[in-house]
Amino acid sequence: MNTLTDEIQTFHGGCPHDCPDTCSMVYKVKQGKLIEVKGNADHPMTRGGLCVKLKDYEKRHYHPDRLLYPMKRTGPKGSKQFQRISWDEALDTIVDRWQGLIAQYGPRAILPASYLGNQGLVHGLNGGDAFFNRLGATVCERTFCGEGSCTAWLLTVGPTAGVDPESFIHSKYIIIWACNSVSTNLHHWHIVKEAQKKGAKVVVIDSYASKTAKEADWHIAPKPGTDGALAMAMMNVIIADGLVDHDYVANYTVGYKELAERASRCTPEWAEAITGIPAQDIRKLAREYATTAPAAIRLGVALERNYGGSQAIRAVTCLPALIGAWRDVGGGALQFPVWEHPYRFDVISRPDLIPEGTPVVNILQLGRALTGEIPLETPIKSLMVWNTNPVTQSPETDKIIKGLQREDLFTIVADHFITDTAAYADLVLPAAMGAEMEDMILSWGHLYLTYNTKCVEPPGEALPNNEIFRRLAQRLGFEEDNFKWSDSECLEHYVAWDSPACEGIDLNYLREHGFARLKVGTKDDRAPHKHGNFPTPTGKCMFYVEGAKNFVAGPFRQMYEGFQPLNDLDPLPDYVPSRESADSNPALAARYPLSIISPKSHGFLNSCYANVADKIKGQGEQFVMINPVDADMRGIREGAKVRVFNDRGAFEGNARITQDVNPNIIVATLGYWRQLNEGTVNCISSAEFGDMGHSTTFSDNLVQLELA
Ligand SMILES: Nc1nc2c(c(=O)[nH]1)N[C@H]1C(S)=C(S)[C@@H](COP(=O)(O)OP(=O)(O)OC[C@H]3O[C@@H](n4cnc5c(=O)[nH]c(N)nc54)[C@H](O)[C@@H]3O)O[C@H]1N2
Ligand SMILES: Nc1nc2c(c(=O)[nH]1)N[C@H]1C(S)=C(S)[C@@H](COP(=O)(O)OP(=O)(O)OC[C@H]3O[C@@H](n4cnc5c(=O)[nH]c(N)nc54)[C@H](O)[C@@H]3O)O[C@H]1N2
Ligand code: SF4
Ligand SMILES: [Mo]
Repeated sequence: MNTLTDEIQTFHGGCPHDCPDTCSMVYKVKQGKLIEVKGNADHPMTRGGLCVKLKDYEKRHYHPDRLLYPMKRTGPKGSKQFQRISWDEALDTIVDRWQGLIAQYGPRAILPASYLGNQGLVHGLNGGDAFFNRLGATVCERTFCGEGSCTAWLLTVGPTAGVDPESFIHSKYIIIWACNSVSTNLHHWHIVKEAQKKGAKVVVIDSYASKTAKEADWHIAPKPGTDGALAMAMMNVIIADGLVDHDYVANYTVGYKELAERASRCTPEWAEAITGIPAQDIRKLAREYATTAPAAIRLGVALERNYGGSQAIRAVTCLPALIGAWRDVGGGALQFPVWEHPYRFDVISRPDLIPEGTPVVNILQLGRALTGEIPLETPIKSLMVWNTNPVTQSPETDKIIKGLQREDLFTIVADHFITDTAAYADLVLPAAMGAEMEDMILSWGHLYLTYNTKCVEPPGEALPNNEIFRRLAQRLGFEEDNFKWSDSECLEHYVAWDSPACEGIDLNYLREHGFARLKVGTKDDRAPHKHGNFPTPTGKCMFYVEGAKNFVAGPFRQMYEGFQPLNDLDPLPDYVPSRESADSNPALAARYPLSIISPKSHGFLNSCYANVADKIKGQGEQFVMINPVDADMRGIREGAKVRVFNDRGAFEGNARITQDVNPNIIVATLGYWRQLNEGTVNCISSAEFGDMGHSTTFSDNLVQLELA
C-alpha cells in the first residue's frame, strides 16, 4: 500500500472510543496524512454521521499537544516536567525497575490500570491484560461501567443481546431509562426519533431534563437512585389491573408468585413518597406500557450508578416478560448487545495465566489501594496506566493524587496527551491513535463487527499499545503465542470466526467491507424471546433466583472468575435505597443536603477532548446546574463561580440556574481536566461499590454548594 501519493485514498475505519455506537468510519488519506474522517453512509446505524466529538477526528491525530516521544520525569511528580528519551531507554528502565521490585516484593507489587479508552480487541483489550497476567501482577478489576447492570441482566435474562437496537423502529412504546441518548447513543437515537415520527410514544426517565428528556413525549424525573421503587410500583399496577400476560409468564418465567407478592406492597402511593413522581403518573405509565405493543425499554448505564442501582435494573428487566413484550419484534429490553458478539475474551485476556491467589485491586478504589487504606499483603510499588485516566474518571480523586505523589511509586503512563494522570508519571509513553493501527472495535451498542484499517504511520515515535507490550514481553522472555502474534494474527484468534453468528464473515470480508452484521436475525424479524429461550440455567426469565449470588460480570468477566468473594443476594428484585440521600442518611444530609449527578458531557468522551480548545468552547466550561430555589437560598446568581464540596473533596464550576433540575439536586457533567479547572466532579464521588458487580455509585453522593 502506497499512501504517499497526491491521490486521495479511502480506507475503512472504526471509532475506537468507549461509546455504544461503535461507528463505522471512512478515512481519507493524502500524502501519508489523514486529511478527513467521515461516518460510513452504508452502515445502518452510523448512517454517514459522526458525533460532535469525532467530526474532525483527523485533527486529534495531529494535535500540537500530542505525545510524540517517550519521556522521563525531571521535576517533582505532577509538575509535568519531562525530558525526551529513546524507546530503548524507556523499556530498559521499566524492565530494570520491575525486575528489582519483583526480586524484592514479587510481581504483585506491580499494578496495571486500564480501561476502554481504546475499544479495539487488539489495542484495547489485549496485550496489556495477557501481559500482566503472565507477569503475575496484581489484577486490576475494572468495574467502571455497567458491571452491576450486567450482573442484574445475567441473573434475570442471561447473556442475551435482547432487542436489536434497530428493531426499535417497530416499537410503539419506548422507554429510555437513565440514558441520555442524544449525547451518548446518538446513532440509536435517530432510530427512536423515526419510530416517534411513525407514532411511537417516547418516555424518558431521567432525574433531570437532559437533552434527550427534552425531546421525549413524556419526561419522568425520579429522584436519583429511586428507579427501583418506580419499577416495582409499575409491576404493582400491572398486576393489580390485570395487565399481566399470564400465558407468557406461565410458560417462560420463574417465580411469578413470589414477585407478585413482593410487588403487592409497592403501591404507586408508596413509590410517590420515594421517587417524587405522582402516583397517578406511575399508574398511567404502567398502563400505557402494558397496553401498547411493541413496547421496548432501553436501559442506560446510568441506572446502575447508585447503591440500589442493580436491584432496580433487575426490576426493570422483569417488566417485559411480565407483559409479554418479548413476543413482538421491537418489544423487550436492550442492555448491551455485546453478549451476542463472538469475541474470545479467554484468548484476548488470557485469564488462565493469572497465578492462583493473585490479589485484586478495583480501579474505583485505586486511591485507597495506593494510600494503603486497603490492606494489601504486597504493597503496590509500580503502576502502569494505559487506555484510562483515573485521576479524572475514578472516584475519591484526592486519594489518587496522594497515592500518585508517593516517591516510592514507579508510575508509567501510555497515552496520547499529558493527561491528569500522565502528569504524575515517572515515564510517559506515546501511544498510537485510531488510523495508525489495525484493529477490530468492540461493540456494546449494536450487532455489527467493525474493522479499522491502519492507513497512516503514527507521528513521532508513537506506538500502538500492543506493540509496547510485545516489546516488553520480548525483553522479559515471555514465550506465549499472544506476545508473538502480529496485530492481524491477533484478530484471527480473537474472534470465534467459526461461530454461527459469523457465518459467511471472515477477516477478509471485514477488510473489504469495513463492517458486517452478525447472523442473529434481522431488525424486521428478530424476536429472540418470543418463545422464551432465555440463556439462563432454566431457559426462562428469572423473576426469582433461588440462591442468587453476587458476581462481577461484564466484558471482562473471565478476568474475575474465582476471584470474587460472592455474597448472597435477595432472590427477588426490589427497591434498595441509596447510601447517600436525604431519606436514607438524614445525618449526612444535614451537612450535605444536595444530591449530585455527574453524567457524561455532550462535547467530551469521558475525559477525551476536554483539553481541546474548540471542544471546550462547544461544551462550555465546567458548569453546575442548580434549581432557582437552591440558588436563591445561597445567594448564587447565574454565572457565579461556585464550589461544590463534601468530606471527600471539592471542585468549582459556573452556576447555571435552571428549572431543568429539581430542588435538592445539582448536575455537573464529567470529563473536565483538573489541569484546566479547580478540581473535578470526581473529587466528591465515593468509591463505595453498588449492590452488585462492584458497580459505581456516581449518582449516590451528597454535597453542599457555596459561592467560591
Ligand atoms: N463522576 C463520574 N465518573 C465516571 C462516570 C460518570 O458517569 N460519572 N462514568 C464512568 C464510566 S461509565 C467510564 S466508562 C469511565 C471511563 O473512564 P476512562 O476509561 O478513564 O475514560 P477516558 O477519560 O476516556 O480515558 C481514556 C484514556 O485513554 C487514552 N487512550 C485512548 N486511546 C488510547 C490508546 O490507544 N492507547 C493508550 N495508551 N491510551 C489511549 C485517552 O487519551 C484517555 O486519556 O469513567 C467513569 N467515571
Ligand atoms: N457525549 C458522550 N457520549 C458518551 C460518553 C461521554 O463521555 N460523552 N461516554 C460513553 C460511555 S463510557 C458510557 S458508559 C455511556 C453512558 O451513557 P448514559 O447511560 O446515557 O450515561 P450518562 O449521560 O452518564 O447518564 C444518562 C442519564 O442518566 C441520568 N441519571 C443519572 N442518575 C440517574 C438515576 O439515578 N435515575 C435516573 N432515572 N436517571 C439518572 C442522568 O441525568 C443522565 O441524563 O455514554 C457513552 N457515550
Ligand atoms: S464517539 Fe460514539 S458517536 Fe462519536 S463517532 Fe465514536 S462511536 Fe460514533
Ligand atoms: Mo462507560
